Amino acid sequence: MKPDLFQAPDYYNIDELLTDEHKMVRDAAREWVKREVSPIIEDAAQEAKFPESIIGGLAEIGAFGPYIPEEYGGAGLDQISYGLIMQEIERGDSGVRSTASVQSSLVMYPIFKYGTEEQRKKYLPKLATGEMMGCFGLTEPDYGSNPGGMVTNFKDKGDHYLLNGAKMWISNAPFADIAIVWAKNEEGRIHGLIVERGMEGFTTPETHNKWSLRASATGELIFDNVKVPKENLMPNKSGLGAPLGCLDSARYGIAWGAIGAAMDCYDTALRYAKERVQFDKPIASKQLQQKKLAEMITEITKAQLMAWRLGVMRNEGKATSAQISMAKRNNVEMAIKIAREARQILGGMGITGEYSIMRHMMNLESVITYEGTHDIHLLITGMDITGMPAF
Ligand code: TGC
Ligand code: FAD
Repeated sequence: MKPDLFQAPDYYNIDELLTDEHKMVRDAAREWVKREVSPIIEDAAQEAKFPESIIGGLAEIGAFGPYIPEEYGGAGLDQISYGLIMQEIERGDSGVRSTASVQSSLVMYPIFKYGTEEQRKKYLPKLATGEMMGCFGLTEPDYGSNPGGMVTNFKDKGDHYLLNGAKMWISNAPFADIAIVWAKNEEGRIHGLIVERGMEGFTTPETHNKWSLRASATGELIFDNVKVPKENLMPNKSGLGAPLGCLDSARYGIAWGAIGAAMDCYDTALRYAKERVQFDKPIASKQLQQKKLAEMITEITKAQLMAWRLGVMRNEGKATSAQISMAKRNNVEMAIKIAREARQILGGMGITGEYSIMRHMMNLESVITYEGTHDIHLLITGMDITGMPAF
């Protein structure tokens, strides 16, 4: 792969909207991605292996629990810093950002919000350092967009719960030490349980043959009469709103992350277009290529402003789930369109692993599907503005 010459576009001086702390956190993550992710990520994706060697570095830049209070090992940062970290990591690779999103928003967040003080103390500090890794099991083979229909269930056996069922498409599952599992009790009410690797009857087979998110490990969670101690149930919230509350946080991070992937594609295409000569002139001098590049920077700028404003509202506790859905949907679609256009600017070179664009493009096919599909987020906006659910 070519050396990482990335220069972040900031057409509207959005840096002026950021605090010194935001910029410091962002720049540290940017430097780390350049140093530790860019040199290895293409091989990891080609070999379809999650590069476990970067877990310590992710922890050091604050990617595990950026907004979790410091007393539990988190970085105690605000929502904009969290977003900027996700942006920089996804500039490197969406799969690496996935690992950080899951650990922070889908594992640490529910333990922090819905767990007991004992659970917080037991798990959060180790999750923050990466000593312990987690995954989040909501999706099932027959219940993807409609997780409320889940059939995974647990029964009260007096001194423990007995868990049965299966989850699929679970990021981090093959190597996770713990799984946050959403399952129904005997009354059909959804609860979150912390399931630990090593519990008898719990297995995590890896999902192979992915053309997308290849540097992220995906797997299933199988529960065959797993005895879960009663103290592993998170007591402070139940119902579908509990897992969906975690998704709000993860979807917000993706709204920023997708900007990173788009910035990398734009920056690569701009540099290539200035250097590549055809018909005796750089292709950047041709109107057709300028149209593509001009539209890309316009869309990136709009997405940056949307993410920043959403971050301000999140910091104030005012952002709604529907506002988060709009940003996730808009920014991921923006990124995937930019990846496709950028790929064309590179001509044949665009399909090779010498450049990051094709990898981003393939990754974004997962990003536009997980955490709620493109269609589901549109329907969430539709419901919000009409008051009529059309799912
Ligand atoms: P509905 O009846 O609308 O709602 C049920 C309850 O949930 C509440 N609620 C929310 N609460 C918090 N945050 C949200 N975003 C919420 N959305 C809804 C709602 O108020 C209600 O509460 P209550 O107290 O009245 O019971 O539920 P529904 O069954 O009609 O479904 C609504 C729908 C379609 C929006 C929802 O099911 C949905 O979002 N589906 C998409 C599923 C999804 O996003 N799955 C993601 C799986 S995890 C993943 O993909 C991780 S990838 C990680 C990575 O690698 O980065
Ligand atoms: P389906 O729900 O079957 O949807 C198929 C198609 O139908 C989509 O186009 C969808 O938009 C459309 N559709 C569905 N319902 C409607 C409707 N009402 N109206 C109109 N169209 C509709 N899940 C986890 O729990 N944890 C994870 O860590 C995780 N990681 C993932 C990693 C990867 C790489 C991938 C690909 C997925 C991951 N997922 C995870 C699962 C992901 O959240 C689901 O794939 C997603 O929610 C969609 O579910 P589905 O694939 O079953 O598609």
